[in-house]
Amino acid sequence: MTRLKESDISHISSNLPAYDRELSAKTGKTLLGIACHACRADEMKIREQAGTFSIQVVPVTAGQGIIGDFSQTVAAILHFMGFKARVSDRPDISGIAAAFEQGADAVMTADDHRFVGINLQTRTVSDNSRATGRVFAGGLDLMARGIKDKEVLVMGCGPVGEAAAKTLLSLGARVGLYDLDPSAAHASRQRLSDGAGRGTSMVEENLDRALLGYSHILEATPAEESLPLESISDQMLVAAPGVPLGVPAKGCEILGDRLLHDTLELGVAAMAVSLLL
Ligand code: PYL
Repeated sequence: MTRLKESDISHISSNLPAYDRELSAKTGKTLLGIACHACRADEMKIREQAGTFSIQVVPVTAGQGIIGDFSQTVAAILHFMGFKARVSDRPDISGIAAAFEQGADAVMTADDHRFVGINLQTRTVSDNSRATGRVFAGGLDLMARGIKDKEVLVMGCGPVGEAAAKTLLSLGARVGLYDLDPSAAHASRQRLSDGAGRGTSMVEENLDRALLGYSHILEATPAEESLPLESISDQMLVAAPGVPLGVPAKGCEILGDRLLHDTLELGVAAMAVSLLL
């Protein structure tokens, strides 16, 4: 998992209204709407519940320590969606304890290994990697006006890519799995085929050849420019949860509204919605 830098997220809080408009233009839905679509939740009900649902965001100093603006940005995203959100006064265990003592409904907190939301009543745990894969798959479904029976190439078979593949299969897409390490793609395929009720995926071992055959891409790698410029076509739709963005600048220009990418917003939104389910 790539560790975010402050520069990856410092723009988010002040840009949320504009980003919401951008998402509506690309997918037909807002940040909350996409998260509800991905979580198969009723948007009106979620909006109503969010207003009385308090989430305490707790910074964690362990490991590589606090990322500047991370907790404040998470709280800003939650507040923008209508949740009662605040950053705890103290980090770590003191912040977790205070959340319970102050009767918070949930906490959101991240160390160097996991970023999770925990519903303190139901004990539901929402994991950022799974939520991010799921919500970007949902966003691609919306951009494609229905991904069912379409072929999607998932680039990067880590936790985010595999969660995206699982969601895409459940939406009826045909999924190709690519990873720099072919054994990782094969292992993902095996885990995905073990799950009941989902379609079959296939492993693509040669990226250049694979990119000739797919016009729907789910880019979930930690590499820059993982999607070669020459492979980007006028029909291509790209959902890119990978950080840093795997699409070269010229490719972003070509794709325009056919590219969905952010570093935190959609994943946090899906985590929050899933805490209410
Ligand atoms: C959650 C992000 C998404 C991509 N990489 C993940 C990451 O950067 N994880 C580390 C988060 C550390 C947060 C720090 C703090 O400020 O509380 N412990």
